[in-house]
Parts: sequence; structure tokens; C-alpha cells
Amino acid sequence: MCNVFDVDGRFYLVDLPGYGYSRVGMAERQGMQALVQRYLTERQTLRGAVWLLDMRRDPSAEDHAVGELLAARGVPVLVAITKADKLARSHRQERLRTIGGAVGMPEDQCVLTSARTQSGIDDLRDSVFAFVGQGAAGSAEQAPGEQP
Ligand SMILES: Nc1nc2c(ncn2[C@@H]2O[C@H](COP(=O)(O)OP(=O)(O)OP(=O)(O)O)[C@@H](O)[C@H]2O)c(=O)[nH]1
Ligand SMILES: [Mg+2]
Repeated sequence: MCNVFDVDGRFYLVDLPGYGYSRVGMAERQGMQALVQRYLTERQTLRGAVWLLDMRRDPSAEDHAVGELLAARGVPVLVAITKADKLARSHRQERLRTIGGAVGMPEDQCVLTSARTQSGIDDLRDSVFAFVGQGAAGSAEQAPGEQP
């Protein structure tokens, strides 16, 4: 499913399912893949994407496919390398470079994050607000009654 968060009535944050590593059957996985594919390809109100990649994993074939969809769509993309707390501080920057390089994203479009320690979350928030524009621009761009 997609989880939709209304952010202060200004814009919607839509959490799309990850499917590369989930322990679901092939049919369900293909369903999720189709959902993500259609959302990233067709959603007219999409302003930007935060692409969450687990710090401990090398990007999978599914991840690369998502990267191609995002590149084709042409919206701004920020890579959030997640669960930074799971790795020693000394290895984090190296993982950022490796993962960013693997998905063809420049270092300045990648941010190390941890939901546990909250590191990187302020940067992430700033980037999301930049996608939708400051002030009320995000909601102004969305027609009344339009779906996220
Ligand atoms: N240590 C640590 N654990 C985390 C962090 N973020 C999420 N988790 C945990 O990781 C597990 C999986 O969560 P996510 O990676 O968000 O994955 P998900 O949204 O459930 O699954 P997909 O979206 O399908 O990939 C949960 O148990 C979370 O509590 C983090 O920054 N640090
Ligand atoms: Mg998720």
C-alpha cells in the first residue's frame, strides 16, 4: 500500500512500498512494483522523491529499476541512506560514496540518516521542503480536490 501523510495541509508525503527485499510472494511483489512504477511515471502532482536506500545493502536490480524511473521522470531526487546508526561512523562516508556511485547519484544529493538517532533528519526535512517550495507554494500548486 501507499501511506499518505498530510504535512500541515501544505503537501502530501507519500510512502511507497519497498519490495526489493521484502519477504512476500512473487505475485505480491509484482503488484507493488507496478504500483510504484505507475506512481512514479504517472502521478502529475509529484514534486520530488526521497529515495531510501539501506546503508548496509548494495543497491539491488529493483533499486536500479527505480533509479531509471526517477531519472526518466526528471523530478529532483534525494537519496537518503538509512540506518546510519547500524554502521561505525568511520565507514559511513565510504558507504555513502559507494551507494551513491552505484545508483549514479552525486554525493551532494545523498544524505546519511538515522531514524534512531535522528542524524540527517533536519537535512532531509529541508530538502523535502525545497522540493515543494517554501511557504504555501506546495499546496498552491495542487488544484483543489486533487489527489496526492
Ligand atoms: N537501527 C535502525 N533501525 C531502523 C531505522 N529505520 C528503520 N529501522 C527499523 O528497520 C525495520 C524496517 O523498517 P524500514 O527499513 O523502514 O522498512 P519498511 O518501511 O518496513 O519496509 P519497506 O518500505 O518495504 O522497505 C523496522 O524494524 C524499523 O524500526 C534506523 O534508522 N535505524
Ligand atoms: Mg517502507
